[in-house]
Amino acid sequence: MQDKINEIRRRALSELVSVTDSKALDDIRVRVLGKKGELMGILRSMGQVAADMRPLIGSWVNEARENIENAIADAQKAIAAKEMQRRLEKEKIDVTLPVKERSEGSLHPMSLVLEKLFDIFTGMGFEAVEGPEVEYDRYNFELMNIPQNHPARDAQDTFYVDDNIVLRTHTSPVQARIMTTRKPPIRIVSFGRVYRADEADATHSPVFHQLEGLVIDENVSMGDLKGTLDTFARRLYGEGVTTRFRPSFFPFTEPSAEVDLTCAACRGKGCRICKDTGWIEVLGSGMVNPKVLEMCGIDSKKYSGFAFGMGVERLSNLKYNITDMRNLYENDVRFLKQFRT
Ligand code: 2NM
Repeated sequence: MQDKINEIRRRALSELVSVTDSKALDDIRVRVLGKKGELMGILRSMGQVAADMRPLIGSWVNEARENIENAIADAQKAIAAKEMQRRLEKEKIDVTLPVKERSEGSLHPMSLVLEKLFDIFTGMGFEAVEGPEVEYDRYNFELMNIPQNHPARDAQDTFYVDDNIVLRTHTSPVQARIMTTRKPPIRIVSFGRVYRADEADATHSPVFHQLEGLVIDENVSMGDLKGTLDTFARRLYGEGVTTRFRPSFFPFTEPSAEVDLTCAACRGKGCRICKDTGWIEVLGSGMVNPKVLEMCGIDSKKYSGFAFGMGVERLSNLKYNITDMRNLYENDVRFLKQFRT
């Protein structure tokens, strides 16, 4: 009997020495110590043993169980340590590897410029307003002093939806809507998409963006216009950039002026971008034509106003040295990525 017990212990202990995972360990425990295991088998067979021998055999079994249980506990510790080691090796990270590039989005250059313009003009006290892109003839043309048969209405320039409705050719109809519904003082800028029936090339697109400003109050002068645009020029392109006014003509302003800004690329010295003039033409402006004020229901004897308009694509092209406007619409990611800040 003692040999049998010793043999069970010897086998269990030798197996426990080489066991490497918890599953195999569990199998050994069940086989040897379980209810139907080898040691219990010994106790079960005690019926055939002389009664005075039973306590002695019982103590051998208990001693063997204790030995085996201790060996199992040791094996368990060893396995846990090995498994931790395996995990550490599998999950180890190399902190010296180069960082993976994050694919991060960026704002479109037009958005960047529009945000900048919004900040500049709201910072000067202008309110930003919007209006419909599909517009009545009345707001787009009639109230802007562009009557029937005026050359600016030519079907070559204007997308007509029907006889009375057009895709707006400028954002002026937004100003007309404000002038017909509000009383002065008025101080607004309107941003948005406008449409002209142009063939797309490096400098033209059938859809582009305009920013127009309008100020109406008592005693508004051309000097106020000049001061506003000088401030705008400095805030967009930096100190040292100023404006130059040249006489011009628009149906909705009288007098009218085209406005040049100091070339931001050469600071006025003359370069390829400004064709050696030191100036860049970017704006149209003038004093709101009294006829426009009257048509919109504003007393032109009491009030005067100035207005200005500019193409936003041109501003962004100048600011970012973009030479072909089509870059702004094609959305080639290689182009757009360059504006990541
Ligand atoms: C320009 C140039 C000059 C302009 C005029 C008006 C309004 F509504 F007051 F009549 N809005 N915008 C204006 C004046 C626009 O764009 C080149």
